[in-house]
Amino acid sequence: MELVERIKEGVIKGDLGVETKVADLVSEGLTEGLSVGTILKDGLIAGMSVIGALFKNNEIYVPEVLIAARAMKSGMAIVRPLLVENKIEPLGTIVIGTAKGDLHDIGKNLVGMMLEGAGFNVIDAGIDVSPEKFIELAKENNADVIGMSALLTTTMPGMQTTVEVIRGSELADKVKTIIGGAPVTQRYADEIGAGGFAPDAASAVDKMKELLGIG
Ligand code: B12
Repeated sequence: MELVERIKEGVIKGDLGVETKVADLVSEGLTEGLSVGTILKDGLIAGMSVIGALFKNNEIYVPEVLIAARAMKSGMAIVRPLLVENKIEPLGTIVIGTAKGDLHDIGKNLVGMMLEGAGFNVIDAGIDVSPEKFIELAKENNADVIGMSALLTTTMPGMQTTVEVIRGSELADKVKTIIGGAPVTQRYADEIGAGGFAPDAASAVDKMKELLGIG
């Protein structure tokens, strides 16, 4: 199997069942002259995209995604410093966090990992994030999208406040919003004027691409 295929397989299997770790394979690839772009696109991102599809179809579950994401991240850590010098731009930047008052972060982390695996620059704002904090981080990082997660019905209104504050700020034309979490629906997203909603981490990648007009 070609080296780049082995990187992809390593991500899918989460380093399990492959004799070499993804990080080692990535280093080997770079030494052998594989381009950073190839390693990223045909190795790491290709692997995570297979994982995303399997997860969406309920063929694998949260633990497998976390294991794959860990493998992807180990490879990403080697590739990331090389992206700038190779002029590889991320697909876009998202600030993602859990709404104010809400401490649930398993789903938010999964979405973040899947987006990173798809080639986005992901700024993790953490949990219990106020509208002001979301906006501050979006400005600081020149973000294209703010992603909000809520698992409690009581913290969902914080997402509405964030959407409203963005609308009334200079970010209105630049920053889009995407929301999710178990109690959140497309209908709620429409109601509060959020740019998008996705029911799971793999759909979040599709939605992000749609929001940013990426084919
Ligand atoms: C684990 C858990 C906890 C853990 C959280 C640990 C952690 N680090 O996250 C702990 C124990 C801390 C916890 C605490 C509480 N919890 Co709790 N918790 C859960 C539980 C069992 C699972 C949530 C989870 O992680 N699911 C797995 C992930 C993968 O799924 P997910 O979050 O839905 O994410 C997916 C999608 O929604 C989507 N998504 C998620 N975020 C985003 C964001 C974007 C931008 C997009 C596009 C998509 C997206 O993609 C994800 C991946 O596919 C749920 C029950 C349930 N079945 O949902 C209750 C639940 C959410 N908790 C509940 C409650 C009440 C509480 C507490 C108030 C309990 C208490 N009395 O103390 C506290 C609140 C603490 C707080 N202030 O936040 C209730 C909420 C009821 C409600 N409707 O408001 C639930 C529904 C349980 C229940 N049936 O009563 N909880």
